[in-house]
Amino acid sequence: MHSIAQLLSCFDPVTGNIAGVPATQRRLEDLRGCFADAAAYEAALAAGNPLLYRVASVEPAAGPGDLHYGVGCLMPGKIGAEYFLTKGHLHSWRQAAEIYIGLAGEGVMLLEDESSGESRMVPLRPHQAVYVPGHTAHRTINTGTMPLTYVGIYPAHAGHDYAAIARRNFRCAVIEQDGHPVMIERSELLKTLAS
Ligand code: PAN
Ligand code: ZN
Repeated sequence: MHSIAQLLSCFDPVTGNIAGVPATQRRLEDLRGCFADAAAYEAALAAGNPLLYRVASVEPAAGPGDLHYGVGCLMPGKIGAEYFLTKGHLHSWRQAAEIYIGLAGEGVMLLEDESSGESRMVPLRPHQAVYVPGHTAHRTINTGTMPLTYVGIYPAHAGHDYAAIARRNFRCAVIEQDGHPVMIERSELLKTLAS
């Protein structure tokens, strides 16, 4: 039988910290190439290297039926018009789906079907669950003014494949327009920035 420490985790819904679980930290320098506005990115990096997000992961066992989960905390902010975001990934085991549950703050999930490239922007808020199907690249975006915290639950065998996203990024970006989050084609955003 598992110990109580393996069965129960206590997390803070505002900070995203899980008692006794170290968190992976991602700073602005770790997200090179993710934001469309390269000049705004370099300026923000020169001004400091802020923490963008932390993820504490609970990965008790890795058998075929096991589940893992992580609690994420993504800071509010923007690079140019683009909101702070996670790196984003596909699961190495492509069939693996995931369930995200919002805990605090206001954000969206950017979902992109790997084969068609079809993109969806789905709200991520407290008391809402977002189903991320298999074969779907997913990125979390903070569109609010306070830290966005959430839980993500996925098969233990899912694995994280960052390489495809690092190569080509997501097809769409989420930017602030007239005070609201709007999803646009990244190529359109790059054209606007170049003009
Ligand atoms: C999440 C993510 C978390 C951080 O736990 O790992 O939101 O995002 P990146 O992994 O893209 O940096 C998850 O989707 N796990 O599968
Ligand atoms: Zn995932």
